[in-house]
Amino acid sequence: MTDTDSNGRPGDVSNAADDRDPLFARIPRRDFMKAGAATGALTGLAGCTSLLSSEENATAAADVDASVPPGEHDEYYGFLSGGHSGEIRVYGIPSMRQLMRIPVFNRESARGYGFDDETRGMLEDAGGYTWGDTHHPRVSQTDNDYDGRWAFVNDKANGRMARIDLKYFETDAIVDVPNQQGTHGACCMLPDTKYVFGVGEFRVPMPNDGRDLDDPDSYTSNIAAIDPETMNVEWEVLVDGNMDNGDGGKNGRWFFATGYNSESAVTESGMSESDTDWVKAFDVPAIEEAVEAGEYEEIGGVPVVDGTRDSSLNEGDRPLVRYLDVSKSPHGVSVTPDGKYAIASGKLDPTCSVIDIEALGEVDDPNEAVVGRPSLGMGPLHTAYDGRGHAYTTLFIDSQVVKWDIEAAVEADAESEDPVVEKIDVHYNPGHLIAAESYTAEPAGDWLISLNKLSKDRFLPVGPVHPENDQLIYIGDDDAGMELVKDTPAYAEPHDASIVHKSKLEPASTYDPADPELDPVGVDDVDIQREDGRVDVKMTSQRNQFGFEDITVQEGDEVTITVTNIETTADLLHSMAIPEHDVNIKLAPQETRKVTFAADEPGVYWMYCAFFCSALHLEMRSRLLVEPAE
Ligand code: K7E
Ligand code: CUA
Repeated sequence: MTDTDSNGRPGDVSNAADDRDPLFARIPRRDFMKAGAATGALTGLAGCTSLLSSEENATAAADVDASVPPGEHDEYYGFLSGGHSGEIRVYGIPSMRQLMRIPVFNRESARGYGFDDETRGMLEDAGGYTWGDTHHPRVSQTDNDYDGRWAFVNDKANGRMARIDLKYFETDAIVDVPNQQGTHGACCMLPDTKYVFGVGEFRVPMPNDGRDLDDPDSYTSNIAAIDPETMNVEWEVLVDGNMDNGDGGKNGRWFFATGYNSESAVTESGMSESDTDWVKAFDVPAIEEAVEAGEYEEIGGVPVVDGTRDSSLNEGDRPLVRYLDVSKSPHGVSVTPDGKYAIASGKLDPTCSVIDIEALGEVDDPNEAVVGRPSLGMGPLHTAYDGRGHAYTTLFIDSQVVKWDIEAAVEADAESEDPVVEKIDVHYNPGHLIAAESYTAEPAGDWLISLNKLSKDRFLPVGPVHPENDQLIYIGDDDAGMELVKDTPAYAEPHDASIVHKSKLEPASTYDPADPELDPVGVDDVDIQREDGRVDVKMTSQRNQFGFEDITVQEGDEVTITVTNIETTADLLHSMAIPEHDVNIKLAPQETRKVTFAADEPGVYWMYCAFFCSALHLEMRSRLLVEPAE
């Protein structure tokens, strides 16, 4: 581990992916250091950052001020997915300080999420699973800019999509997407978030009810169009092959999805056999017309439109889905800020495919819309933008971020390396990357985060499970080049992120008691009602007491306690926890929560407050007295 190569990377790093993933091991490595040097000279840059030693890198980084002094706020919110932790993390950018975690598909005790009746019911109604796999947090937009209303995120594990209310930074809706397994890509239909799309990755029989178990040819995957207000699945489109990532065009017409299994195989070698796979371009208005005209089959309560290649709906001059051949097993796809191109990363091929979106509606052969195919390096996965005509693509195998010129790639020959402007080493193998406001029409062009899958020797060892490494890179100075500024250890496992300027969000500092969902308990409403084994308690909480000193119930009673935190001061949280009853609700100022539990064991149980709320916080407790049954 102490051996490092000329780039300051441990000597074993370049082969890390090869060790783990036989798929990548089959790809011959090439010397991209040379390519970097050549393009550095070509574009007249002082030098390629990837050629600097680690000390030089550190010196360069000192020029960029990413410090956020104590007491000052960050410029941006970063919403990072938490992968199979099932949550979203909120970071301040550029400090990379973790500000908050938003539980989504996971039960989370610090916020009482999944413990009160409402959030527990929401998780139960959405399938009752206890975990999820969040990958793609996307923030709603109006007119191609963040509107601060919601974030959406997928659950790849259980085929779901969740909505997070950005007023309260809380998950407020989850839909279990019918007919879809492995909901992977997630993104908004722009300019105005007409739909949230869930992209089905795992091909399964449709419906998946035990039929066609061993007939993979009949499996399908689909995209689901979800209404962001109602979270209702409006329609789905079946396709050939599978799908992976997706992104919406900026003008309400196209939606793009990559797929790595045009072979429709069920084994790794089968899925990576073909040298090309598809980007599918969905013509959304044409699909809406087909749904309107009743040209669908209803499956699982959802209108499902046939977008496979043989479908009659794909005949004529307005096919619903266009299949574009792009290089091997593409992974990420993202639309450029100006809406001109969709860029799909080759993953098992060193090139990205640049798709001319306007041409797509005009050409007979959709492949003619592929207007650029720059050779970028090994294992291109995802692409972000600075709004100055550059694209930044992660290279998983090379462990680099490559900056390249989009228009130069359109002008250059296929597989040319000339569009490459610069490469920078990241530590180590990067998955997604995200630039500030990259998914809008006007990216900020200053900060970029590379979400790296491995950290190896970057942090103190903490046992065999290492943190991931999210690295902050400054991209605001085209002359000086990219500068690595910060390492940030991350708990497994961020995939994608969205970075939103702070001016676009208006988080509430307390709950709004007028919110009809809350139904608050006022001081005059404090009450206990008993009827047929049901006990209904309404109470308040404030420094330093609950509405009752004692609550007496009978063994076997079903008890519902509704509590309002009647504090009006920001940041004065209480909670109500009851030992040995799995009861734990969080109460922010003016928040009301309800919890129902069975009082099954006679005894004394101290209800207490778990947020340290004042000098008398420890004294903030009341007794739940459960009397033995006669
Ligand atoms: Cu590349 Cu789910 Cu967008 Cu992971 S995905 S990295
Ligand atoms: Cu209320 Cu501690």
